[in-house]
Amino acid sequence: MQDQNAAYKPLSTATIAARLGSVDEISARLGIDTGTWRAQEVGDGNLNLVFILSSSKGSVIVKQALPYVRLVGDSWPLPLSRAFFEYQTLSRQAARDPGSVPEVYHFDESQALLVMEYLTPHVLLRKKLIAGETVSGLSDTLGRFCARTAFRGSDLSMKTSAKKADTALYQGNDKLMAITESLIFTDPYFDADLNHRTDGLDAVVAKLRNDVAMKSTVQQMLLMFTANAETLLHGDLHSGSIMCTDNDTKMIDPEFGFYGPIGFDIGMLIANFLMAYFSQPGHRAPGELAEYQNWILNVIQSTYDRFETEFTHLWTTERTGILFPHALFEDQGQSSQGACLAVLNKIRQDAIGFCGIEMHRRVLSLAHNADFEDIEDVAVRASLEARNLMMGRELILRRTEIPDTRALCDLAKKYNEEAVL
Ligand code: SR1
Ligand code: MG
Repeated sequence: MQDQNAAYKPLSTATIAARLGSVDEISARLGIDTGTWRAQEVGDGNLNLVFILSSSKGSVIVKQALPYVRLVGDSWPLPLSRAFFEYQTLSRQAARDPGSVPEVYHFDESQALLVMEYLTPHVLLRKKLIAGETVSGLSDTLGRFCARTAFRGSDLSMKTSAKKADTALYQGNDKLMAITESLIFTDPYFDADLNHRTDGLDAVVAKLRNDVAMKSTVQQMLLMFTANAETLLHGDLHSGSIMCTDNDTKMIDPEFGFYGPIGFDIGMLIANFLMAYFSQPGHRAPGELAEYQNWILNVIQSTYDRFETEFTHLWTTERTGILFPHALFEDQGQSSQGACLAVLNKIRQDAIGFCGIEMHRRVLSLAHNADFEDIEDVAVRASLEARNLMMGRELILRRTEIPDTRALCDLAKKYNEEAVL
């Protein structure tokens, strides 16, 4: 991994063809005549430049890290090395769950850029959830991805030396972890400089900030985030990091990849489905609301079911690491299924806690989501965000008491009926 590089230069639509014309992996797809290449900058995320580079022969995605946070500007520097970690994480995800991520054609470390498969006609899952569209196979793909990447990147599967070397490597992604540590776990609960929120939420925010037990639990979860290097995670698995067609789903953007608690990715994912759920009255006519909200809750349940089924399958068929070795169970004629259930119980409790925290930060911290932000009527938005905030609090406080995602979805239905404001 290189440090910030003096030769680095951001691309632009005017320079990209000339600068990347000698990259064989691109010309193999677009042709060698760079005069026919067309570029469009489409990055609408918080951090990077993203170009669609096309010719009559094909298209590729070129993603380049900027040396600062795009959302904020150059007052917030951010290392280019995040492109290296994105590349590394995509490679591991492709190996652990083949077909789940875009193919990477080329990586240039000094320019912090990746050239990847152009996913088309995919759109961000968040856009589909706002538009009220369904995706077949969504929960199977998501649950399987979370289970396979979690299991195969952990001490349940990996050789201990490889796991420790990789954990050490990923400590270099510290600035991205620092963003999560502050933006997600800390800033929502005090007046951090970059926070912003919808008018009308002051009473709910005061309730959260006066809840010392809840804040202590959030900090316990931050301790897990910083200290429990259980597996390699995507690190930012929200509905803007997932691209879908009507029947295909791919995960993108793992630049926040880090070794942390297994429940983190799936907890963040559920949070983003819950925020999609709570925001629906701001996007749907009453006649179509219930059916679509129920679809979202079904996706949560079946994603989690798929996660547990796949994890259990891998536990049975691929448990080759240092944890829960066969020597202690099966080789002595004893079942390890009870141990597997205990591990899954702990993952679920962690996931529910991380879920509640993500529900808070997307409303109170710097980086909000379009599910709520696109609701123009401020009073409507505030009332929906308030339900989401109060449910997030209950998830954090009662994460060990909620037995399954059915109970979690029942809780969502209860808050969906409540006039919190
Ligand atoms: C300053 S970065 C803000 C957020 O954008 C990314 O997508 C992550 O979610 C991060 O927390
Ligand atoms: Mg991202």
